[in-house]
Amino acid sequence: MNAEGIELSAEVATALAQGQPVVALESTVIAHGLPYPVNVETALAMEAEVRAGGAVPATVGVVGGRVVVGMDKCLIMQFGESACCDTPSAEGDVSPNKQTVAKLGARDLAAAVALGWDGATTVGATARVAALAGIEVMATGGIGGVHRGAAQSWDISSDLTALARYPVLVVCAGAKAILDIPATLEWLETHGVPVVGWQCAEFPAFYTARSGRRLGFTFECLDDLARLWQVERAWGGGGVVVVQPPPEEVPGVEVAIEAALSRAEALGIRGASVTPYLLAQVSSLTDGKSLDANVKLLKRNAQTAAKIACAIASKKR
Ligand code: PSU
Ligand code: MN
Repeated sequence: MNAEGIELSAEVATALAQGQPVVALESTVIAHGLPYPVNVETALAMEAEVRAGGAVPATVGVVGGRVVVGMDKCLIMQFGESACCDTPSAEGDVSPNKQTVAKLGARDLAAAVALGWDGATTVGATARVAALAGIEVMATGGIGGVHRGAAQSWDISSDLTALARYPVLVVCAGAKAILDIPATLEWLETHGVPVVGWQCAEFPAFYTARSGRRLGFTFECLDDLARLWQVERAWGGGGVVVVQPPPEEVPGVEVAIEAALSRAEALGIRGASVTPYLLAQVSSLTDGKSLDANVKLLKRNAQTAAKIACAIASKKR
């Protein structure tokens, strides 16, 4: 235990103590982002990619009020199976009280600890925990962002505030096109979060490589990225977003997204349920093509995160 309420697995604790590279992985994608059993397979495959890349994976989740950093296979399966209880009700409600495994943002962590809940951590919550545990790199699919229509709904993912606050380098395929990508990039700029491309010059839109938004910086070499991180850390900066395009595109996804958004609107889906609802809808409207692409990019982001974690660790030696 190196921070109040945070429990590191033996493997993660040893790796951190020895300065070995560690990559944190979120668990909301397991419990709320992907259907069972693809979710369990993908979570384990991401861990395998991290290991193959020479780093130690640390999947984060809250179990009976314990913030576990380095969930074992048993816990990952338990979180994955809980997705079966996600009754896709009309409200698509994933609010904590209705779920066996709640969806927890950074602000929800302490309440879940105090009340002894089970909960999956979002990108933002995972970043908070990783920073507390001393893990510098994490991988996910796409970060949350400013939702379309946010000018009315004020729906801006707490992933963004967490990224501005907690010092973690997050590898992702940009932000999903279900979001308002230009507004998301504006938010990150305003709050001083560096967004850089790993071997790409355009901000990816998760299901596609192109969003029409050029990045300020493209990195081609791991050592340069590690240097960026080293400088940000030395200067007391917050998170850094590293984007790379998805390995496979989903053609025609925009039509599915529009349809999913109007269904969500018609059903009055709000709050934490919005993202899981839209993901499930887009997946069914694309006959699982978006799901396939989602799984592939998650694995590739885990691979890249492992390489970056190794480059950062070797700079410290
Ligand atoms: N990216 C994915 N699948 C997901 C998510 C992101 O490919 O399930 C999840 C992440 O956990 C992210 C969360 O932190 O959605 C954002 O939710 P919200 O928009 O409610 O902040
Ligand atoms: Mn939201």
